[in-house]
Amino acid sequence: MAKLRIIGAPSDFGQGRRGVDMGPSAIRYAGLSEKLARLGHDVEDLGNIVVPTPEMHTVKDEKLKYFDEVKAVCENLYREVSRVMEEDAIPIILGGDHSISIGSMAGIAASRRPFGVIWFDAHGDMNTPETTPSGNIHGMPLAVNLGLGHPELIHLGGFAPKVKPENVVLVGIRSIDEDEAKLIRQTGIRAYTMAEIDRMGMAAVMEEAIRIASNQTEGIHLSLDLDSLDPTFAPGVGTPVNGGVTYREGHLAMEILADSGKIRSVDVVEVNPILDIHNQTGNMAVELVESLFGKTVM
Ligand code: B3U
Ligand code: MN
Ligand code: MN
Repeated sequence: MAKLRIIGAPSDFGQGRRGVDMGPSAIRYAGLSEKLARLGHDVEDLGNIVVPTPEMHTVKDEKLKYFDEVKAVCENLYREVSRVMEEDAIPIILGGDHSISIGSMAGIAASRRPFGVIWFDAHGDMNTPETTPSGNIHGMPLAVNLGLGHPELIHLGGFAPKVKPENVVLVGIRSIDEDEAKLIRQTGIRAYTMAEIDRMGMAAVMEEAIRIASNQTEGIHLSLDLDSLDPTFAPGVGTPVNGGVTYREGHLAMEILADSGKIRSVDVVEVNPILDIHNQTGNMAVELVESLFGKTVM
């Protein structure tokens, strides 16, 4: 039995389309708390952090859109997540767009205990203000957590970097910008493309990923972007990319992570109910989290 604490971060300041701010509601509506409690866990929903209304704000810097707002949201989230970590509970952070991981990982890292990261995503999220094609901060959070990008984001929580490149793994990538690819290579993080998942199989990829993320660390943070999945199974995301992780591969990956016993924190991001079909993506998110916390057939 694990102590699980749910925190909603209903922010869509990190990307261009409205709707991901409703992600936490969609995931809750799909029964997250009840289903995790049914697995025997001690579950508490701590509600949402306060997030400003986008219609009241404007873009000031085209290379870092809604910088002030993203920073404020992440500072709030950092405080909430570090409080949960101090109680030795597992925070499950519901986005929102992926920029919220700047706050969640600052909170996770606040104890200064080393951890690894498995970042499930169609994208690299390794852009900086210099490389970004869109100015959207949700394309930058992994870089920020590694110490690349705007200094005020990098130093959120008063320290940097949040994680060492040798403990960072990207899984499921299939849409990477040109200069972003250079940064991925320079940092030396391990990045498993869909082609590698096809060749090696998801089980072998996950076993390697867990080995890398847990080498000389005390646990693993899973940052789960629902666009890692194929749009057939998760249509409700802002930037769907064909050729993604299948339903079965997704569950297998979560089951292998569950068996590892190493998960200490989770982000579930980019669920956009406006673009979804009858909450398919919200339901998928909940199913995957159930597998991550021990659901099996019998
Ligand atoms: N790499 C592009 C697109 C993108 C990143 N993350 C998502 N989309 N979801 C960018 O804007 O940085
Ligand atoms: Mn992402
Ligand atoms: Mn993505």
